[in-house]
Amino acid sequence: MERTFLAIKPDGVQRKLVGEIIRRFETKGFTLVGLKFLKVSRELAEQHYDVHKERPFFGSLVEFITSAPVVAMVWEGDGVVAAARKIIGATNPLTAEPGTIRGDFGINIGRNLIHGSDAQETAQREIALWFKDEELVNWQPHLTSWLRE
Ligand code: YYY
Ligand code: MG
Repeated sequence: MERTFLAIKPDGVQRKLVGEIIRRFETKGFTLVGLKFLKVSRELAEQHYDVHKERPFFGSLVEFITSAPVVAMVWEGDGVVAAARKIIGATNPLTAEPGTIRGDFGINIGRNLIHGSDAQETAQREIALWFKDEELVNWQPHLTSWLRE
């Protein structure tokens, strides 16, 4: 089953949007399989954003993500990687569509509330980076037959 990695960034936590953000993935029909609340180490932040290490915003991005706690999650479902990116919205909240998380709650690219894996291979890498196998729960919600044929 397809899985994706999502993290509510420090601004999402500080702005008390944790419940609102989780609700959107829950009510859509995806399944939560991993969740933790943590202060991110510099090492984890640098590994997570390794692909951006040559970009001008890398330093401030790592500073920001390590500045206060985040909520790290793994969600499961058919097509969840691409669907979560749609629910999250475009990278810049100012131009993200209304109805998306970033479009509804943000105004600045450096405060865009949530991270979501951009492809299935990225998701696998990020899940392995943030979670141990035993921290992920394999379960079948009773709702399944009411969500999919
Ligand atoms: O995947 P996504 O989070 O939508 O954007 P990325 O292009 O992967 O960039 C990661 C992260 O870096 C973005 O969420 C905000 C920050 N960032 C920035 O501060 N300034 C930019 N010009 C581009 C990205
Ligand atoms: Mg990205």
